[in-house]
Amino acid sequence: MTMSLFDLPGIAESWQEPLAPGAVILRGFATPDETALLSALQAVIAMAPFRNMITPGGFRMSVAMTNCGSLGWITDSTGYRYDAIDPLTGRQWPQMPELFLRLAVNAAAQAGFTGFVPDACLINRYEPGARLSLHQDKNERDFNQPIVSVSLGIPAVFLFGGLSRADKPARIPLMHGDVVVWGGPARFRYHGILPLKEDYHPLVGEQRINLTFRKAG
Ligand code: MD3
Ligand code: FE
Repeated sequence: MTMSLFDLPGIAESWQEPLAPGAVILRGFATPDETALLSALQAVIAMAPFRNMITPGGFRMSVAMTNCGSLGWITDSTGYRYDAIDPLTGRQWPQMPELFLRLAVNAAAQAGFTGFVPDACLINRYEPGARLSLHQDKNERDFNQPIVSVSLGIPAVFLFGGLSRADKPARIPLMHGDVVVWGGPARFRYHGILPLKEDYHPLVGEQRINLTFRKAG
């Protein structure tokens, strides 16, 4: 009887897919840490609950968000920014769990970004129907630093556009355990998430969680 490494508990498959200059997908990179990531996430959301923020245009975001780390991304009627204080609790955002930091640093290094030390982790929760319209990430101070994203739970279709909003975006499926490092010329590309389809993930349920690690300050 032949047994592959893939059949052994605790040994998961991970492989790299170059996506574009500056962007690389590490498929399955987070899977070995899935249970520990989810329990650390529970501790974070117990201190800083998910909430649907209101954009400056007055729209309630369908994606629910929270943050951990010394800075958190927020939007309200006055604009978009990073802040050390959670406006919902009036307290600092929860510390970034060691495992989150280690995963982000290791993924960035794998993609060639040494010395990446994120100070912000934006946590997005998508329920079926939730979407994120095309946007650029420009609220960070140093655009030479990459962004590392970690997908958990049910799959999503990622829209990967160009440097102009009018560029037709490619559709890239992102699955549980996938990590993507976005740097260099990919850093300014428009991107978004199509409305999430109904699905079920055995560990995460009927939702998708996305962690994005940033050097914001
Ligand atoms: C490409 N989040 O939080 S992660 C965001 O799945 C965001 O929740 C999406 O876009 C999500 O801002 C996509 C992938 C991602 C994150 C940042 C990027 C792709 C990026 C920045 C520049 C280019
Ligand atoms: Fe983004």
